[in-house]
Amino acid sequence: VGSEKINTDIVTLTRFLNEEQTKHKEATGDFTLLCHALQFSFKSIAYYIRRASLINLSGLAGSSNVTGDDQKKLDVIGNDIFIAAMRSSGRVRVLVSEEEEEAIVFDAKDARYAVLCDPIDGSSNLDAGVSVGTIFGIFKLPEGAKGTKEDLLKPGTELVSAGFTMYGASAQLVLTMKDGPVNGFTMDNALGEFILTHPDMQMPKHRGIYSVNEGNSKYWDEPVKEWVESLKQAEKPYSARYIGSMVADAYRTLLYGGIFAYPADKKSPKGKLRILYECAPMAMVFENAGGQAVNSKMARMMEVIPEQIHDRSGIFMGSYDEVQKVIDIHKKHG
Ligand code: AHM
Ligand code: MG
Repeated sequence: VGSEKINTDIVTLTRFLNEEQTKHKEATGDFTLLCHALQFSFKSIAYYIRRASLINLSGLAGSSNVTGDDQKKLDVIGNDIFIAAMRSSGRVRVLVSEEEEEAIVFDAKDARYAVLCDPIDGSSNLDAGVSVGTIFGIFKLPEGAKGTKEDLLKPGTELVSAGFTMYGASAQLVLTMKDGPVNGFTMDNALGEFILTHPDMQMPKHRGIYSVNEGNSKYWDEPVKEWVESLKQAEKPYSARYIGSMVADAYRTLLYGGIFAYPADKKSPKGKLRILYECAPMAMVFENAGGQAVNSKMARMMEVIPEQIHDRSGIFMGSYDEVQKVIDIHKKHG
């Protein structure tokens, strides 16, 4: 390999965050510190997932979380890692985790951020070694906020940052800020650093791939049935791709285009995925990458306000034109 081919000026996440901070004159550095803590939790979770089969971390922990899912040992570890990282950052006032019934208020009175997270999403896939991920969203709180429910029951439009890390063949971090571009980083295990590999991700405007659990089709509403049927009967029928890990399905959809859906249906009238730490952060990433995200009422996902911290919603997110097709079919049904 000629040395001229080696990039000796790589942008690590740390460098990226420092450069972002200097662009914002009013920045205090608190957000940067919070991101460092986030980054550490992603690295640790990635490490334990890679080693799970070797150190007896497969299988159930023998408990279930608030939303009734059986917890895997790694769900518990991922949650503990995340909480410890957020607490020790000193910058987080309140944390909502899928694995915790109540929001956790930290004893950091001056901290101005609320963090929403699903520490290990798609954990039913864990023992098979299939990709899972961490999803996160961040709200900035007003001065003196006590971390009450009112600080959390806000729409995605209030997020200052959101993203996810997919633990796959490599760990991939996708990060966006309010109205900002979407940037993708790849974990270099040897360096122990996330490297900016996908700057300013823009998703394809359309692509013939749909991602939905069709096993639920019996419970779907008419417009959803009609929509999926229209994709299958298209002149060039769509391909079906469904991993069953939202983060992995979302990452593929961001890169290749297409649509991911988990509609509300007769079995789950409010949908399955949670607004604060699954739907809203993903919607922010997809919109900032040029796509769309709506709920089952075809309202903009970013504007949906949860009534409870663990509230669920139906979701359709993906390439602009692919989501528009869903909206148009729903409109026709009135
Ligand atoms: P989890 O948070 O309990 O892991 O559930 C969320 C996951 C998503 O990652 C995925 O898109 C969906 O549930 C799959 O659900 P289903 O098995 O019903 O298709
Ligand atoms: Mg989840």
